[in-house]
Order: sequence, then C-alpha cells, then structure tokens
Amino acid sequence: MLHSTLQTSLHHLPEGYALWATLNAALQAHTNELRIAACGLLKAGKSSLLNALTDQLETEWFATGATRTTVQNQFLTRHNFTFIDTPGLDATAQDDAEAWAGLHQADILLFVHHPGTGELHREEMEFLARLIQQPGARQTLANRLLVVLSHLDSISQDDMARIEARVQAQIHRLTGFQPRCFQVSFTAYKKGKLQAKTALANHSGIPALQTCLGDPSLRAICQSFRKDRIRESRQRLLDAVDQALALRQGQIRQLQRNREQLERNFMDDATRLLTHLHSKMAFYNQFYS
Ligand SMILES: Nc1nc2c(ncn2[C@@H]2O[C@H](COP(=O)(O)OP(=O)(O)O)[C@@H](O)[C@H]2O)c(=O)[nH]1
Ligand SMILES: [Mg+2]
Repeated sequence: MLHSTLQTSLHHLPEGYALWATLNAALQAHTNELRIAACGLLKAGKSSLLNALTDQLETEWFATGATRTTVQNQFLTRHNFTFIDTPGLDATAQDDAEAWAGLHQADILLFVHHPGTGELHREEMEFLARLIQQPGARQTLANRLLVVLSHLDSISQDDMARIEARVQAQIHRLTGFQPRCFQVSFTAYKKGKLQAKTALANHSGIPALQTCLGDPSLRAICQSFRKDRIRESRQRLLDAVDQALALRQGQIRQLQRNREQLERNFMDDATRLLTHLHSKMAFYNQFYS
C-alpha cells in the first residue's frame, strides 16, 4: 500500500502510477537472481518451454494446454534463475496488464512464436515495439531478447528456416537488430529426457538455449541492464514531475495574470465611479449651495 501523501502526489502526474510501479519493480528486482520471462501469443508454447527449462517435464509446474490456461504470472526459481510465465498477449486487456507487470521484472525475455502460424502477427509486432520503449531496454535488448520458434517437430526444416528469416527481418525492421533465434521442440525434448535418448534431447534445441542462458556474458549484460533500467525509470518519473510542475507553474502564472487584470478592471471601474460621484457632488453642491 502506498503512503497516502505519495499516492496523492502520483495522482497529479500523468501515468504517475505506471511510472512509479516500473521504478519500484526495477528497484525490487535489483538484488534478486536473474529473471527469465516467457512471452508471446496464446498457445505459442511458452509454458511448455519453461517446463523444459525448469525440469518440470512430468509435473508441469507451468500449466499447458490448448486453451487460455495462464491468466496470472507464474514464478519458479531453478538453476539460479527465476522463470516467469506470462499470460498470452492476445487474450484480454487484463492479461496484457498482468503480462507487462511480469515483464517489468524480467531481465531475459524468451519471445516464443509458433511458426505454424506464419510470420509475426500484428499483436506480436506491437508488443515488440512497446518492449523497445521500456526504460533501459534499448541498450541491451538485442542480447536479452531471445526468439524461440517452437514446434520444431511438426514443421519442415525448409518452412522453419523460411519463417526464421522472415521473423528476423521483421524484428530488424522494427528494432534495428537481429536477436538470437532458437528452434525448439518441447515434445522431442520431453521424450528424449524421459526415455534417456540423448541425441533426441539435443536435437530438440532446448540444450542450445540452456547453454546460451548460462553464458556469463549474458549475465553481465543483464546486470548492466538492471542499472540502466533503474536510472531510466527514475529519470522518467523525475521528468514527469518536472513536466507537471512546469504545467502547474504556467497555470499559476495565468491565474496571476487574470487576477491582475481583474484588479486593474476593478480600479478603473472604481476610479470612474469616484470621478462620476465627485462631479455629481460638485453639481449638487453648486445647485443647493
Ligand atoms: N508438438 C509440439 N507441441 C507443443 C510444443 N510446445 C508446446 N506444444 C503444445 O502446444 C500447446 C500450447 O502449449 P503451451 O505451452 O500451453 O502454450 P502457451 O499458451 O504459450 O503457454 C500445448 O498443447 C502443448 O503441448 C512443441 O514444441 N511441439
Ligand atoms: Mg501458458
């Protein structure tokens, strides 16, 4: 619960609560283990991917399914990371708000796309456009955003390569960079692991993603991102305060000008009245004296 004075102050800022919440999330996340969030459309394969990365192949900590299963962010800490599953981006406005609350705490973003649905959809492009605008995002997003194409098992190699090239081109046009891209199969990984078929598990693409996540250079990039995120969130809040103050000062100056004008009008009226009364008095004095 916010302190009531702060609450009242935020109320006067446009987007005040959102700016404060972003800064707060950045400050809270600062000392925690690195956070990896899966994001993407409904049924892209987000929850399945996180189950693979957190060894939840049979237990499925992150509920999967053909319907809208994740409506709240889900967290699980494993292998020195906290994994965050977020609701699908194309479901409801409430799901979107919840997903963004999770993404504001994330360091590494697994952007999961189902290549069976073709290239990136409008909602995915809009999401990426918003992502690049997040505080501190621009400097390091090229390294922290990992594109994951799921369903490698059910799509031909040619189609997979074609979709990957298209997705990369779309992201490059939007952001100016080409993120790393991983083609994965959750089902191949699960089968490979549960049946001790190492080649199949390796072929699933999940181990390559795990190696990338464990890379110390990615860790270092995330640490620098956290500092950028705090600095820029704080700056945006301060800028909003400055803008609100400038607006108020302008309004006060205008009110002062109005008051001065009213005073001048009043004095003019009063002077006219007095002059009029004096002349009348002079007239009556002359008449009756
Ligand atoms: N064949 C295949 N099915 C997958 C793969 N990844 C996910 N699925 C299935 O796709 C459906 C949606 O997956 P889910 O992880 O719940 O997607 P989410 O909505 O993005 O979390 C589920 O029925 C999964 O079993 C994959 O790599 N290969
Ligand atoms: Mg899910």
